Amino acid sequence: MIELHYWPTPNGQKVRIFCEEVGLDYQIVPVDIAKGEQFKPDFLAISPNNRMPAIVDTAPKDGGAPISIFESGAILLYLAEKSGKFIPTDVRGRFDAIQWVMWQMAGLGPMAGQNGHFNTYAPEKIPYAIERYVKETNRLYGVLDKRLADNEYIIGNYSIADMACYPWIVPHERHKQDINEFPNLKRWFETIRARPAVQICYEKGEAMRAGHTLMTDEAKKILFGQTARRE
Ligand SMILES: N[C@@H](CCC(=O)N[C@@H](CS)C(=O)NCC(=O)O)C(=O)O
Repeated sequence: MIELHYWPTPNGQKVRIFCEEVGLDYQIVPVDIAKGEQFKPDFLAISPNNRMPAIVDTAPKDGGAPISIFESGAILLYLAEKSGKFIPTDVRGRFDAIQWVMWQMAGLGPMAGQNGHFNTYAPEKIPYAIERYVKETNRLYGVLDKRLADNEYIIGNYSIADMACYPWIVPHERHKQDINEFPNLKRWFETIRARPAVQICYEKGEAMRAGHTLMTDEAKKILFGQTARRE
């Protein structure tokens, strides 16, 4: 069984999409990050960076003790390898998937994340920061659009690369991007949005979020005031 320590944010959704697509036996363990649950000692023991998602595989392939993993890209790779699904087995296909997952983890995710921060949450509107991240998000959309011109999905077939990227395109309006400028990306986005597993994740995510106000002043203090030493 896979314990998925999760909250319905883009990084959380990536892993849940995988679990739903494969029909894995998984159990959600909520980590309400606005309440600071990511700092609970039990969670830090499996995710020392105090970020979700994280997983615990209680029945790893080697038959040994449970394995815990943090970082959504590493989790996708682990689950894909374990299930033999959504990652090619040949060296070229496999590294094609890996390089696009890395691209998402190091580029699209962090840049779109800062875009969201400076557009939506920053207490002051800093034009330089907003412009910098809106432009960089736009550039990255262009990279994906180009890739999707000749490929139905990012590496040809539907894979963990698509699952990593899709949740970061969902907030395109909030990130000040006009998806109509990117016809291949738009086609891909709509195809993935229509997948039953993806729809289930977003429906369940909405239901989980209902009644939780993510961005109270207290939540902002928890999420955006972190230093090496927790007050
Ligand atoms: N690179 C990490 C990023 C994870 C991440 O930033 N998670 C956010 C929510 S999307 C979080 O847990 N934030 C809690 C906090 O900032 O304390 C991954 O892809 O797993």
